[in-house]
Amino acid sequence: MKSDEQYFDFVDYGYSPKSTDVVCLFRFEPAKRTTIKETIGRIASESSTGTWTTLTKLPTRVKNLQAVSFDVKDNFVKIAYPIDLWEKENVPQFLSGVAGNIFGMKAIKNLRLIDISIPLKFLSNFRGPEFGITGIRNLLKVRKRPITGAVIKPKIGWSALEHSKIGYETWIGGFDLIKDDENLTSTKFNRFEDRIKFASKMRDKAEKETGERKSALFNITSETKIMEKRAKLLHELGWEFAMIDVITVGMSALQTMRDTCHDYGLAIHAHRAMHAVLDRNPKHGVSMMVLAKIMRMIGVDQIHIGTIVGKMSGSKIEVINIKNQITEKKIKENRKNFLLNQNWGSLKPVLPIASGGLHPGLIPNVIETLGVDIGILVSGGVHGHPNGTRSGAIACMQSIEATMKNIAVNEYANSHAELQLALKKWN
Ligand code: CAP
Ligand code: MG
Repeated sequence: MKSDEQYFDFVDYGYSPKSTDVVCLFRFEPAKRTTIKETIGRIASESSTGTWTTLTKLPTRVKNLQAVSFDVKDNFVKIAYPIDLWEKENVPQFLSGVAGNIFGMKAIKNLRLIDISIPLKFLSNFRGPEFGITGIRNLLKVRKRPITGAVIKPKIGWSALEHSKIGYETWIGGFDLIKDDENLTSTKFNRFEDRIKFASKMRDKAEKETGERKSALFNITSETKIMEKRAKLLHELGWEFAMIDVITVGMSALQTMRDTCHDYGLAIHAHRAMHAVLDRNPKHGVSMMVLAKIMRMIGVDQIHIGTIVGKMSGSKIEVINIKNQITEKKIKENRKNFLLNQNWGSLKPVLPIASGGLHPGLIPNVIETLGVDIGILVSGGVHGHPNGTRSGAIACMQSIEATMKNIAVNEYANSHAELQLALKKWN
């Protein structure tokens, strides 16, 4: 037997996947002197039962647990994984398989996990989002327009009191949510406990003055036990959300926090800081859509998906695919758009969050492309308004109003001074 032939065992062009199989779509580039058949066999082998050499005397069970590369076209391959490979409710194990060692093998120059079709049998081990889009709209009493939020800027540096005062201005300007930045947790100049206490007072005042529901996305990201304490504190002060940097905390911590937040009645805002380390290179790594699917499965209630028009990378097709995956009940296979079949069963939809470099002039574009069932975060584009935070929030709300009324923002600005100033600065 030649050294690579053992991998051929993991290739079966005639295989048709079972409804319980996990099916992955990969894009691959073999290294020099590696054939396509060896490459796709290696991917299936290393991500399931194989190793780099032949072994003797294996029980039939092992054969039955093998992944199968069954459909290859150009540089794309579909691989089916039997359900029994996977431990129920264990996301780290799942990723150690489908997104593990295979990405580091010398025989494969580049490898991209584009999509995973997760069978209902595996999905049913997970609770999915607790609130979902409807639940969040109910929490905030916002029915029709996009939900609005602003990260307090600069990202880090304000004291807890200063932070909450800027929050108050944001709320009074008409926003539903204020949000911590991804790298703000608890520092000596802005302790988490102080921040949420000061903000509670400001929230009560803003709610009284506006008659609207006001809330916040406070970043509880930390070691898991500390996150649990912070979630409890949020609950005790009557907050509705906990924000988690879902990639940096890791899947295991997030799974724990999904349940903790459920116990405290908190919706989870998923910030995706560090996702680009995994998904930015289009030839290698794991797509953001796969990460977002995992997040829906675990059960976050809202997650950043990109804006297309703002400052962060993410093409139109990528952002729309992510949006559809986290909001729809069923996705139909479409190879041209890099999609496999996905049935989400009873898992609720996640609220897509558009954020990054937005300002009132870009809001119409975001709504036209992504619809109204989204959260829009505008931060620099609020606090950087020439007349300050409150005017910045007002300008964004005016931009949303104009868009919902089908009026061009430039026209609306003629009778709305805050919007006019914002457009002058940023357009
Ligand atoms: C946005 C933001 C968010 C990014 C994250 C920032 O601020 O707070 O973290 O949107 O990117 O730090 O850049 P601005 P994504 O509104 O001032 O840009 O949403 O793509 O995950
Ligand atoms: Mg940020």
